[in-house]
Amino acid sequence: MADTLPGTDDIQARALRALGRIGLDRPVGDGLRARTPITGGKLVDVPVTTPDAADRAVAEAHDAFRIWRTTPAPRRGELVRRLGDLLREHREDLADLITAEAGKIHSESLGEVQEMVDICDFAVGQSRQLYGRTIASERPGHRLAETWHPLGVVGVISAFNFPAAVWSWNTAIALVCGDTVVWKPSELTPLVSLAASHLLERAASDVGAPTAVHRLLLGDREVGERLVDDPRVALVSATGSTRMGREVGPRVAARFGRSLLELGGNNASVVGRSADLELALPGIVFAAAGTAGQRCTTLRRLIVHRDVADELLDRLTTAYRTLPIGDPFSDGTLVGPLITRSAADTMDRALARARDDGGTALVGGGRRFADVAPDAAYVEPSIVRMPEQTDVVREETFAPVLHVLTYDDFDEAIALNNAVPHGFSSSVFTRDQQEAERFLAADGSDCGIANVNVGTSGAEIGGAFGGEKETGGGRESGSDAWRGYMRRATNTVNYDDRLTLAQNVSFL
Ligand code: UN1
Repeated sequence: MADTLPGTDDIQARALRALGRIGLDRPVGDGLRARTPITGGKLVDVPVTTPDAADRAVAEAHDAFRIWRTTPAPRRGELVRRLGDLLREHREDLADLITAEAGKIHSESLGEVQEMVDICDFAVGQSRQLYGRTIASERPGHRLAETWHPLGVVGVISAFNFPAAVWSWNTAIALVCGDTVVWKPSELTPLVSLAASHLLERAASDVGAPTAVHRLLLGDREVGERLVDDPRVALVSATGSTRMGREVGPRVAARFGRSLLELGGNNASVVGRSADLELALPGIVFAAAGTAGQRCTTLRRLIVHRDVADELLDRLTTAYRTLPIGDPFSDGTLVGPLITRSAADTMDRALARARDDGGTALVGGGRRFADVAPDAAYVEPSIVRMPEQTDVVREETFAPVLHVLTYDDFDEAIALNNAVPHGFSSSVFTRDQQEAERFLAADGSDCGIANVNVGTSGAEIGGAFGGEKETGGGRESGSDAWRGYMRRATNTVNYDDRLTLAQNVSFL
């Protein structure tokens, strides 16, 4: 691993080469600045979508929906299959752009593209499995069934930390479900968005699908608000902070639109007395320090049995001390930069509050590369031992701070896990089957994701992904999450020659 950072010029050249291979010229226009968190420098200016253009994009996607919804689902799958092929072909290019704009280490960027490929494969299979049920009717000569139909335009609002994968979970599923998509990505990652969107446009023209099945809106909040308030947008799938969800959810509901919210997490792992620490250690370090603590599934709280706390913390602090921090393009780096300097300031404030609450910082918390890259933010992931679960521990700080609490009794561990406003991801490290099952039971973890002997982050796409409470309740990706992107019609068909009323009602 190099202990220097690349120059902004090198990163810019690399990003432009990747864009070029994907088929895009250097963007012309302004309004939005693509920058790299690796140096904090400017990559290129990008044109923004005006509010009028945003309205037009929704209108076009709405028109395309009328064609797309009657295209047979397995044919719609062909578009997604082609997108998957192009993603495989441009895996490295898209990963380069993700690392350049989001600062993710290269292997995690490749992993993000792999998630995109995986969801495309999944969605292609799903395109032949949009099953409804046949239900036993109480009336003679009647058939009761349900049919799933396309819903409409899906508005996708996504965040900087998974700038491409979150779009693909929504888009691949929405497209096979017969919906069209308008995407408002984070303004921090415009180049990734242009690239992903262009690959889908290429796929559409390759298979002869209308290109307006997808539209990209680049801009800030004002553009996103267009999607939120437009009655032609049937579903708004929004990923971001709980604060954002608190605004989006009620606004979409006010017009009786649907929303799918994937918001913050304050995820915990319980480490039981019997835990295999050899296995727990890498699981914890990846979940807490990976992606520089910027996943919504990042491990933020460790709830450790008192008997193993000292040994585990010794080993954890040792591992943290040697974590390679630096250029995310460089092999061997495990922790790249935070997205902005203000994210690092937020981390500093959280650490100060934890100290005020009686916490002891065991490791980390300092800055790196401040002299060579004053506009970037490289932080040392930190572990803070807390006397109790105070306010700062119950809040989500989007940075690599791991708060550690100890417990004596397993009930107490579950109570601590659940005593936060969020309900995203959770896990238990234990070799005790009773503990594992209790953690997964109805009165165990209250999160959308509950794991055993695995960390909180890094979910596979095959499961439904999302969480409870202030995480927003939405589910995207695999399992039956596709149903959220369709409307259900219940059909009663009478093939008798008499009219029989339900519930034995007699009339006429
Ligand atoms: C996110 O941070 O918004 O489970 C998504 C994970 C990844 C997705 C994270 N598959 O950590």
